[in-house]
Amino acid sequence: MVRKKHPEGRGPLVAILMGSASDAEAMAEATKVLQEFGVSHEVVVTSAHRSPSRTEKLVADFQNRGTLVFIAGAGGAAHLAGVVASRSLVPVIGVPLDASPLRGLDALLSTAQMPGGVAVATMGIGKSGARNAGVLAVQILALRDVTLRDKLAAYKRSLEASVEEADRKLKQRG
Ligand code: RP5
Repeated sequence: MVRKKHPEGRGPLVAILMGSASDAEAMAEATKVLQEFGVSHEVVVTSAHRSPSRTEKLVADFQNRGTLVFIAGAGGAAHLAGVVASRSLVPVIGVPLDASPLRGLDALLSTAQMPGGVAVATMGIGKSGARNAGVLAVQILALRDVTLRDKLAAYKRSLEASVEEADRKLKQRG
């Protein structure tokens, strides 16, 4: 890839792509995490099947602008993450969504079962998968960012505290 000198200005660290506007509610979980951690991001609707040229161009443009992680969510025959990965040098995190009578199992297999040589880090189905995509993106970025690593450590402590709090409340109820 020829790396252009940020022709459209500095891009977001994370690009969140989704196959349809109908995916927005679930994918908002990824956005929330990036907002919590103060990580720059952009959200775009683009489809592997309905707008393949646009998808290809977006992936090239984001990389040229310096984007370091893609998150791609789609349902049904979910090929978005795989198509993004086919054109990406940066990590791609796939989020399978529940958008068909098969309740996301179709999307899970479509996203995870990539041919050898083209990697997609596939999360679980739906909102928790989208949330984890946000967390994994932060963890990837934190490899070279001490401030983010400190925030991650605080996040882990808050998870632990929430479990202890739940346990305490349960015991209070008797
Ligand atoms: C997929 O088909 C999209 O990612 C979405 O999850 C699903 C349904 O899309 P719509 O018909 O609601 O636009 O490509």
